Amino acid sequence: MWDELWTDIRVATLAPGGDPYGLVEGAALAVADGRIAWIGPAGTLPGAPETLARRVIGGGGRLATPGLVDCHTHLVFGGNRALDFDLRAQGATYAAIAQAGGGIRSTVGHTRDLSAAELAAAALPRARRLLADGVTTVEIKSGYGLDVAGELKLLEAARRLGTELDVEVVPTLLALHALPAEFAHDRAGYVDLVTRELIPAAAKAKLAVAVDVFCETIAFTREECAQALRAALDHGLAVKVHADQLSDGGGAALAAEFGALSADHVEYTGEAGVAALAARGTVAVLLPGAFLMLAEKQRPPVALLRAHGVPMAVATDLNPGTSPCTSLTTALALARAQFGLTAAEGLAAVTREAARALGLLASRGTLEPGKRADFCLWDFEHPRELGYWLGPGACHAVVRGGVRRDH
Ligand code: DI6
Ligand code: FE
Repeated sequence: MWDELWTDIRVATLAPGGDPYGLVEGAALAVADGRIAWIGPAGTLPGAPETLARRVIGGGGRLATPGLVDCHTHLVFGGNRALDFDLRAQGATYAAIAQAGGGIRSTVGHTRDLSAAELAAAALPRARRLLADGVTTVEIKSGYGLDVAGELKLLEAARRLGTELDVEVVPTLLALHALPAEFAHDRAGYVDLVTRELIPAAAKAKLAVAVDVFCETIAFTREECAQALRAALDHGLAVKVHADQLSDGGGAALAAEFGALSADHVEYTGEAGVAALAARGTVAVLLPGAFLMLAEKQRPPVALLRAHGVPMAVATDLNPGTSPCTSLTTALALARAQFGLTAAEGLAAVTREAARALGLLASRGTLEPGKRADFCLWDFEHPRELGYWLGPGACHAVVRGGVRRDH
């Protein structure tokens, strides 16, 4: 006997093969032990609904999609950077603000003052907004501690948030995010600290499952990033790269070289980088919130990514400096409007491909038997409406691990 049977729904399963949405009209979906036990046309159910499940729930004809996966956030931080944004409106650039000691370093100042519990509490309302908009799995990066204790504290805060909200948090160590002020004259010293102490400590405490690096002229060189990525692999952690966001620094090629799960941003990635991603199966994560808020002009090479068959995901990049965006559906609308993703590419980008970018495709990202029962019901006629309405609010219900959630 199943725990629950949802009937009177239309489902975009995103399962590979067939139509790009995997659309099933007049569908039913059964949940047992938090997983999908059965999914298909209601007419092919093996019996009368009431005889199959302890509880039968009518979906009111709504559209169900896989729960959304936000595969790139910097959700946990202290303070905010509304002032930076205002300075940019007056002509200052992101790089100039960073070089003047603002930017990421100013968030580091506000973050170091707070305990893990305080950081989790500060992040809670932002996380709730993400979840109410349909997110069922969220990646969270560190990167505002920039010392051993501070980075571990951020990862600890991310873990607390997951426990408090009963949501899957995928924690990522992003220690090579900015050079901390105390190492301003000792770059190698900081990179050594990260590779020799921090990465082993995070891996040992199981506080991170992946290591990310910011490969950029205003951040870290390819060689510095490579050193950290090597240490990550040595300690059994997955890797990913903030690649080619503001310039073509060969970040995508670096990601591919290390077999990264994803290369993120990729605005300036050229054809060689795209080909390298394709060859390694590395996902390109598009981050249209940062593109919009930084008033960038260089769009990611979507046509090339498509032509080379590189999987494309979209994420919020939720962070105080460049993407204070707490709605993945809004990020999706921005990706469709600014980067020209099709509706089908877009829906896949925030579900199946985002799960792939986290190495979690086996358990989520599509609605198929055996996967986690993470799904959303939307007030939509057709899946192409996801990422058409600009702004959150269309998510009628979120089911995570088979349990309906209120946020
Ligand atoms: N790229 C980004 O978009 C964020 N980090 C990064 O490496 C920005 C983080 C910030 O400005 O606080
Ligand atoms: Fe980012």
